[in-house]
Amino acid sequence: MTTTTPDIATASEVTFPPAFRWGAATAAYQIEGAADEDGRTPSIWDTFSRTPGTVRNGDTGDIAADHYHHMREDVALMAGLGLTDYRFSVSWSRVQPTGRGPAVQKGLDFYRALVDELLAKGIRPVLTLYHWDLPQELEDAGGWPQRDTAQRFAEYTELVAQALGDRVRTWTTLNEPWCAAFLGYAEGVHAPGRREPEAALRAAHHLNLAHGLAVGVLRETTRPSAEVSLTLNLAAVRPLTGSAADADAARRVDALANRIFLDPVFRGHYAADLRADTAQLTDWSFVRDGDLAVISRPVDSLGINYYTPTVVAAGSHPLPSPWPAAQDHVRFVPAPGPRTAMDWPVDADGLYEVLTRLRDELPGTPLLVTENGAAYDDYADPAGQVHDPERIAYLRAHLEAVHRAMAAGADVRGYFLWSLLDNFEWAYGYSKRFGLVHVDFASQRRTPKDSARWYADVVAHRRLPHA
Ligand code: IFM
Repeated sequence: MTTTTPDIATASEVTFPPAFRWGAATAAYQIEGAADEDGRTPSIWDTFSRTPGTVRNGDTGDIAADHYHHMREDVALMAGLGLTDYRFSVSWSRVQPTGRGPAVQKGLDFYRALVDELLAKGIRPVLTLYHWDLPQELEDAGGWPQRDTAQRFAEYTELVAQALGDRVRTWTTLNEPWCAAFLGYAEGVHAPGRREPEAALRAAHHLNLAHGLAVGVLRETTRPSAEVSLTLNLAAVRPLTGSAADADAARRVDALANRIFLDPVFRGHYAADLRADTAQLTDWSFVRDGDLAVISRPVDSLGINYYTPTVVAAGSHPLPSPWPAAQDHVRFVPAPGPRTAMDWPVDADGLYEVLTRLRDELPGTPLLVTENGAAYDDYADPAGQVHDPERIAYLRAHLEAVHRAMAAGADVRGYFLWSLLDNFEWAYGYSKRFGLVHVDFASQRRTPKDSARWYADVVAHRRLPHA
């Protein structure tokens, strides 16, 4: 990737540059199904979702959107939308079931067939190696708090890169390591459901280390033109008031949400305030000599997932919490405004804030919005139509925010909508629909929503239509 600032129209018309990448995103466990097929073994999400009381309605990803068997139909849908890119993840336990040893050929074959189908339709594959589905055997050996898991990830990366490195150009090591570490090991609302704040900090470091090791493997194994990236769900943190106490709450959350990843990856250190804030839990001795040099190996771009801002004030919040050592210092305040079906406030300015912060802090790093979208209570009407005007309004507002950030100098190279299909929304099961395409999970019938037609029009013209 070059690092020139894209040339975009700044007039009232919201037009994107010709090279702008238009995508949609998914993740393996959320869409594939085929949980026991062709040698795949359980990941932590299979185990967690099969544990009573963890996922709404007892839903699991056993069948999901059955993408494993509908792959060609789904790629045809993407082609119909005119997407330039498709962001998907590889299921680690489908290609290396125990997290060790050789690959399972049938698992690799599925992803090779997917990639070939995409390339045949002129769609660029954007491959994420880890979107939260750790092989259960590695969790049984300690999971991400265990240092060896990072080495296992490097080995798995090599298997995938050897199989697909000749045809995949854009690689993402991890998706949202914050969720993997803190929802999984501190709050316990995601797999593996542990409530161990100190272990969550170790997990965050080992995820960072896994990222750095994988960058090294990808540089050695794939083509020199490969683009290597990492996707973070950076928080747009806002203090409730201008008080020093609220500013300190925002500083703490910024450290635990953002700087715990941005600092080691882009600056080769962990911040002193992060270490001090968490000193009651750990002395950070799990960070070994040489780790930070590995973690800070250069990447070619940064992926940002954004949904809603985080408003904080001085105060406290109850445990369990995904914020280690912050429970006596931070109160989370609901942001005002309309809400999605997730009860997440709609606030596109937060995306602008994140992108312009990165413009200032990481000059020269191209940015991709690798996820953005909204769940609404969509349904197919008797005529088989799915009308979702709220999603269209959400997408318009956020694409306007991306455009504003680009006009202000943020080097944003693409926008990937979450999600292509309605899917398994983690602890919410199938109760939340994020898709551009409605999925009837009983029949597996796919119905493009009104938003799909709207997005296809945006992609075709690289411009937001007049409201
Ligand atoms: O569904 C998730 C996705 O897996 C990761 N980012 C947020 C999405 C919506 O919650």
